[in-house]
Amino acid sequence: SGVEASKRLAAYKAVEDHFDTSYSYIGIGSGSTVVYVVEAIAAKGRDVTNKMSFVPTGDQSKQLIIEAGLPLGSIDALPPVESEQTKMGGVSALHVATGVQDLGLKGKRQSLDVAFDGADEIDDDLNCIKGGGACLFQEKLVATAAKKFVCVADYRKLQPRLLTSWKTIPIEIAPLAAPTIKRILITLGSPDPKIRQGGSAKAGPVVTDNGMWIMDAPFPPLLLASDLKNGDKGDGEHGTWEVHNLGRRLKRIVGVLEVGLFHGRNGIQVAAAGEEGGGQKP
Ligand code: DER
Repeated sequence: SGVEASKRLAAYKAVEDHFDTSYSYIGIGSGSTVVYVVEAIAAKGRDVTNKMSFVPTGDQSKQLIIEAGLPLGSIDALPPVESEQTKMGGVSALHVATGVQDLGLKGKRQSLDVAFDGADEIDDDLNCIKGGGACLFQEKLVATAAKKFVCVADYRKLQPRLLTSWKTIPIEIAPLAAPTIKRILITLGSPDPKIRQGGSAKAGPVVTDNGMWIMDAPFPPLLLASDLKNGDKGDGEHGTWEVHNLGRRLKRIVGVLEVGLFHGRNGIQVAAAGEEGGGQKP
């Protein structure tokens, strides 16, 4: 189909542009697009990949790495970041909406050479909504440990602002905190936050790889930082929340493990392939 071809095209272009045979640690995300990233990397051959370590972002990602015959790593078994790496690594390509930059961790944890992952929606500033696959905590842990975070997405994911086509922010929460978190989300303007149910796959809530639940919180489309700067509220269809501010506010709610808002800035590449061919956002 056009979408599958577009995912594949984006993945091969992302690997062509952002995978290097000199790398040692590569983060592998979750979802269906990253499957093509693994296919493209495995095609480089064992003599290239056997000297590398592939760090998963959950059980699906782990299975993907193992089934592709790539050496399996782990986010909690990475070498300490050498000082020159910090200098060389410079600024982490991904500044998450929870303000990891403010915590002064910037540049101090880039022990992965690159991380590839998908997204549910990407805006003009390369902010992403992630968590459609309920893997957002480990995805953000790996993304923030990488010198460069490459988000691989087909054309459907690119929207002018977040929450245009994808309507909810996935939030990974401690099950006990669900009622309290729901009440707070409603006061923050989320009309109807819901605990994600397993449906026919599993009666009751989806349980994440970390033993947590996912709360999907709808909000009106989010403003870009530039909207705040030039004082316009988007085209009137937006709510009043801007990506960073809402990300930080949600992260502060007691019982929230992680928020599915990833703030992008330079360094993040989106190989978003159209029907006819790949495109690369600057
Ligand atoms: O859960 C996530 O954030 C995943 O990356 C995911 O939602 C993207 O999935 P897809 O590549 O199957 O669209």
